[in-house]
Amino acid sequence: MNKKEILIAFGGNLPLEGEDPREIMPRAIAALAESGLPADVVSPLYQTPCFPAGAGPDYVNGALKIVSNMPAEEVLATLHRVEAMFGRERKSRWAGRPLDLDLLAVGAGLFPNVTTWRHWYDLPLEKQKQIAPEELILPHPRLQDRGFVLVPLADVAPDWEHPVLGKTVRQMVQELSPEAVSEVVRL
Ligand code: PH2
Ligand code: MG
Ligand code: MG
Repeated sequence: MNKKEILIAFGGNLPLEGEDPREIMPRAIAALAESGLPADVVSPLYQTPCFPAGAGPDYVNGALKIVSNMPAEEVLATLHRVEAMFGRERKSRWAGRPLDLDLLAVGAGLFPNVTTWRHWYDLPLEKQKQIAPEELILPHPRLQDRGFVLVPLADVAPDWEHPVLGKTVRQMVQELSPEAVSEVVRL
């Protein structure tokens, strides 16, 4: 069997039925396991400022690693199903949510191809705010930019190497600005 490392960023910034995101995260990880995606390694939780700044309350964020042969499209569908179980309504792109599950990478897989990946990777910040890809793009094209993704990811997969950038998670964290790292606060 061809098992791969599936890397997922999880988080949330809204309560659900009286529970705050810190309480929701362990339940979400259990729901993933019940849906065929049991975590092998889970990071600690962090408090992080909402991106884009001012779009909502701070997030609780973490990352997890799953070793599985589930195909990427099926992983994505499973993440969407679990988000929906926790009250996520896919209304607008930056709307707050009790649970956010972002697929970051499936092994060294490059989806759908390097040309399309590079198009999204190169998208200027202003355009990033206006348009989002319809299809699955992996590794997540903003992975290298975000402290709230990279800092927890370094807890679970420091040696994972980006198939295009050729950098490990550890290296990408080192390239973040000190401010970006310092606003990711361990809970
Ligand atoms: N996820 C988003 C949008 N903004 N901000 C933080 N701090 N953490 C997130 O996980 C996050 C976000 C959409 O996936
Ligand atoms: Mg997110
Ligand atoms: Mg998301």
